Amino acid sequence: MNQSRVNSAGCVPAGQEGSPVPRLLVENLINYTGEIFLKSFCFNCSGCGGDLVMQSGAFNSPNYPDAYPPNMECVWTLRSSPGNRMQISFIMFHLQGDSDCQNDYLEIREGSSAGSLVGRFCGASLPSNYTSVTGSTVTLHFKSDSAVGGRGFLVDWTAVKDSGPPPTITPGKTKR
Ligand SMILES: [Ca+2]
Repeated sequence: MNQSRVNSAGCVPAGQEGSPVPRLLVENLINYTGEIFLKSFCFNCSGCGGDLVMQSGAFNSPNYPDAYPPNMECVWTLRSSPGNRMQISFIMFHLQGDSDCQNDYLEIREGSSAGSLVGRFCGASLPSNYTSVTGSTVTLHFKSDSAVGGRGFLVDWTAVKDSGPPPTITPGKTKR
């Protein structure tokens, strides 16, 4: 990482090259829908945004699990290979909440940071899991204003094979 670009909050201004990739502290194997993925977990990452080209991983808001700093802007771009879709899960989510998420928010977009907006989230409710519709790249954009913070968020993602529409689950029936 290029230290000269990193400010006191351990962050790099969004959109610049050299954004730090979160440190990978723990790696283990998990069984996920019958396939083995190398799953990387990231804890206490101080990074603010980055271009994450991996099949799976996790990232968190700056300073997590402590409160995120004010006046942050971080953009994470999650990229996988063509033919995959990105599946995003929220493990923890706590931002300042207001009705329009004007103060602090996390936005999800399909594709690059100029892609179509999936949703803007704030407050203490865990956003629903999301699977990309149009491709193998998803961008998450976090912004905090000058006052009132929260504990931040922890996001986990996995690339899944694009095999057509998602499976439907019929309640009360178990597929064997
Ligand atoms: Ca705020």
